[in-house]
Amino acid sequence: MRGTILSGIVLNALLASAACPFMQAGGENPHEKRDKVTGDDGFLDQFVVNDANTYTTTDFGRGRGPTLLEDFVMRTKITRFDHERIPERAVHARGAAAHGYFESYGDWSNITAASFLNTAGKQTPIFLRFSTVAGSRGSADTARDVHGFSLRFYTDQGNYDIVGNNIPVFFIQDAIQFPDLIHAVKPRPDNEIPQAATAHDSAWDFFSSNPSTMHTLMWALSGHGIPRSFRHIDGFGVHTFRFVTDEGKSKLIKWHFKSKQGRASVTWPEAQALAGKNADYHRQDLHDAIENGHFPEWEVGVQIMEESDVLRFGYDLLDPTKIVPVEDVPITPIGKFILNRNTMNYFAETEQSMFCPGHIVRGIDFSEDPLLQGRLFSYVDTQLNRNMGSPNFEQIPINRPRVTVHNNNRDGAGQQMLHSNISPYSENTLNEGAPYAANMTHGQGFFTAPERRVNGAYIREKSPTFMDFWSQPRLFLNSLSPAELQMVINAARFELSNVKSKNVQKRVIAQFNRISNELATRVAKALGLEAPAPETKYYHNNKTSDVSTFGNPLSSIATLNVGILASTSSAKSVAQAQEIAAALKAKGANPTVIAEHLADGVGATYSGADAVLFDGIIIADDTRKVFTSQSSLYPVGRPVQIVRDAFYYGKPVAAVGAGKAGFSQAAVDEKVKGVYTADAWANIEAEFETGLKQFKFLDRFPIDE
Ligand code: HDE
Repeated sequence: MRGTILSGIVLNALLASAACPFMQAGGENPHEKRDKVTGDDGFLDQFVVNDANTYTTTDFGRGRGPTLLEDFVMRTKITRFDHERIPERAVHARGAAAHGYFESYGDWSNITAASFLNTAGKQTPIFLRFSTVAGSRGSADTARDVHGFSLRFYTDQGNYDIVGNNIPVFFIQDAIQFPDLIHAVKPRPDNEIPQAATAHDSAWDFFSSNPSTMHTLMWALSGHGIPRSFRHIDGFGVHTFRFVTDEGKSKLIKWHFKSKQGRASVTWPEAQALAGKNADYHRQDLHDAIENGHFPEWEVGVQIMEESDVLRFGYDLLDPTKIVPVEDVPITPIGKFILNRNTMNYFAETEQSMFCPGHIVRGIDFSEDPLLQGRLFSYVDTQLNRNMGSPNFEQIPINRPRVTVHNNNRDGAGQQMLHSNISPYSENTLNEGAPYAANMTHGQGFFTAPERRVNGAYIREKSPTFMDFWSQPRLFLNSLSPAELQMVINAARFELSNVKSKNVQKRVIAQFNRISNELATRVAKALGLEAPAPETKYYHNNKTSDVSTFGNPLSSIATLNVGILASTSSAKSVAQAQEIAAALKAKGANPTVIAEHLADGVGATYSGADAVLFDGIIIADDTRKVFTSQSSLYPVGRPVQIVRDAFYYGKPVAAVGAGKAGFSQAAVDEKVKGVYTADAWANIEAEFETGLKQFKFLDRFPIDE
């Protein structure tokens, strides 16, 4: 169908030359009296529009005449296009998600009435969205950040959302501070710089002014802030929640989701390089792993505590800046989940997924954690904004529960349901009282723990039990290896050297000093600041276990990316690289042969390849040429650079036969751990695989004197 366009230029010319047929010749113009707003102080007069004696313009002023709007195909298409975007998430805008299922290990009805936990082997569909917090929707995956872990269970009693993170604690203790935290962390209001980063003044101004941030910061500055992939992170519910049984007995719990792939992180220089080499690194990894049948898996566990334990351990279980060390309460595994299906449509599923911590099911209850209480309001509110004001976001396919919904809520923009009940009110008699009120005894209704009581003075004040900000960050640092501690220190040095205000830098050092004099002193040194005197009253030597992201071997080499350097100038090198690739592929790894140009069996070129894109590098035999001469096919020195970078990023590197030329050109010391050489691949194959599982060789990173 074609529209008829009436030329605006012709029309304008006509209008300009002719006298207006509607112009009144003298006499009173009835529109004139509307030039002023009666009874106003004059302010509104500037907005009054009087159309008398005017010609049509566009919304933006002078127009060139109308275009006929009867081309409805064009109009519909353009209108649809104009409305394609919805507001991105105010936080956690950048993310990726997948579908899967949860499987309960047993019948847990002794601790919770939640139906998805009431039978061994019972499966429940899930949707899990991973994210970073600060960056906008198009930001790079590898920005240093806390990572979102939003898990939805589509249970047979409705949706249960655990909107958690990969770090078990949070920055603040009271919801009213959330807008302040985010304003401080997000880019500057004047120039919107920097994107997806906290290495700036306002973020550290806020952190140093609010010591509740210190614990989460220590985790974010460690490997937890820069994971290797979404599949290699753990998840936490963060807040303390409640389990409630059918009989109404409750316990306090904390959720733990432990990656069965293992935890692994990249180094900061890698994360920075990856942001440029592949900004979609994490979403691609998740998508490819699932597409290739390597379904990531997590074990689901809970720490179970009695109601009376709230203050038992020397910290407040309602304080979201505290972990419950596993030495205080072990984790009870109760099930596992698997991600086995990619989304079909990113917008419809991932972008429109609208999680709410208030989505709970029977058998689960909240706690009085003030941060959690604020979240119960914020998420519904934010979803209303993202769904253009309509509460029917719950009816979008990805958000719909897998059970039918019965209540007296009606209408609203985009209503999808045809409610047949013409008595949508309670109590009613005309619909025989239905839908009936569900409660503890009838209809398996929602209930909160019946014994829950709250009391207190009506004041805005933090609990005195929330005032220890420094002992758990210290617990975390005490529990890291020297190499990991060095990474935290280096990360703090990087962040703070980008802070311009000396005053803010000093305030941060003062906070760090309450955690550890060593931390404060070593960071201060890089900033050219004086080392502070120890504040020993804050210090202790306690440790906890299982908080490292390095040094826990991965469960297998499956899905790991291995680059095999070859040269198209030598058929021997390409043939050997292909053989090595076939052997690695058979074990589920993801090998790529790299050479000067694409060819049979060569999957990438030196111009496109980079060490950050691989978890380990192997140099095939007979590749001397690419290390000792230049080529116009790739940037100068790229093959040597790949070897050198892989080494300094702590990756396993191997060379076969004359491939050792790569090591000598890149000044790689062959005697260092994780560096393998042999005349035949078979002689180092097993060692290299162990190296891949070990993932990072931390002794290659220098440690402060
Ligand atoms: Fe969120 N948070 N948050 N948050 N959060 C949002 O909701 C908020 C907090 C978390 O994958 C928003 O749907 C407040 C803690 C994740 O779609 C918003 C407070 C934890 C996601 C919001 C917190 C989280 C969000 C923005 C302090 C870990 C991504 C878009 C009271 C336990 C959800 C949206 C997804 C998203 C508010 C604190 C995790 C604005 C007010 C603590 C994983 O509603």
